[in-house]
Amino acid sequence: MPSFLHIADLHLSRSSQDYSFCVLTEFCSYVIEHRPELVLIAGDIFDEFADAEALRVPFREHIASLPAETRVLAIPGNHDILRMGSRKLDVLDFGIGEFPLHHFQLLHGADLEVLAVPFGASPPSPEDLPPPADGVNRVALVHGTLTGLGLAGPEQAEADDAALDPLAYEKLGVSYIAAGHIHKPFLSQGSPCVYAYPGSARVWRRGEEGPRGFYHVRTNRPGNYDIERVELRASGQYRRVVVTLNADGSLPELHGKDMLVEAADLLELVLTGLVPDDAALERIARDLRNTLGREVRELALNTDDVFVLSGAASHPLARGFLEAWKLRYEQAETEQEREVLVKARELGLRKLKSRIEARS
Ligand SMILES: [Mn+2]
Repeated sequence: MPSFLHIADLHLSRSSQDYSFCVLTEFCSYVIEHRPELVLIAGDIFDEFADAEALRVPFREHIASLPAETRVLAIPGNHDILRMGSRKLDVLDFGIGEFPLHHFQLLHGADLEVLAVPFGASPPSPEDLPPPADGVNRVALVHGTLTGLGLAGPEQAEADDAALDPLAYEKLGVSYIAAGHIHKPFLSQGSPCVYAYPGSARVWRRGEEGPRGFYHVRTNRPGNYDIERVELRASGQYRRVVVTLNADGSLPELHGKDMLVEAADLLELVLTGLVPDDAALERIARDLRNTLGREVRELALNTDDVFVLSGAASHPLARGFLEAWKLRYEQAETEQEREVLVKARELGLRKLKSRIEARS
């Protein structure tokens, strides 16, 4: 059965070189084990042009480790050419079998053909490209935001210059759009065309929740795709945990295993509460880095909701508020209720702080 892997948005970077290459290594091990006919890389292999330049040798070594019978096809995404200046990707050797950089290219295989359209290039018109032959599946490899699918998200800011019309591809007889650019996985298995984003292969920034991975796609007959999502363990996950400081401004006891965090995770701790002075907050940050910080790949501390209020612990109004809040929080039954209470706490503390400070 013909099969291909569809991965995107690896964002290999010098700033997280060990981590991003661990992800690539795990992916390559999967390729070596499963020996698919094709590997499709839908853009943003690197975080920016300077990363492509600096990291092409280790990248090429990974590609060279793949079985000879597996063809690797890739296209550049917007990040591969980010801050490129007057330089060109053309001068760099990535060791990829097929890597069209400027214009679309149709790549033929036994039962599959791939229409690869680099970021910024236009697809051919239906007059220029006849429909695929009987029994041949045509897959498009693209990088951008497919319009009309409601793919809003943090990527929206980048979406305007990267809009792709899925209907233009359907008119070309494409039955699977292998896309990259949107970091949240998305799969729509409609007829006549599958729209698929595997999501970023690694956690690129805060907020990219859920397991990271790629698609392993098998086709047994024309227009029919059996799509398996494969998770990458080395990618870890982004996790956001809200920590409410104790009424006296101290840190409650925290353990990574209670929070279900794993070594490859990016953990964002959102602290909320009152501390007596800046030094207390610095102490808390230092403690966290020395404990939890060692249990995860990256610890991000968000202290926007921590308020410095001297004498907070002994202040009757602050004390009363935090004690009453704690009681309510412990009685909350749903995650939604707890979220509302955390927000209420932040608003309450903000108000309290301004009221107490106005008086003194
Ligand atoms: Mn992109």
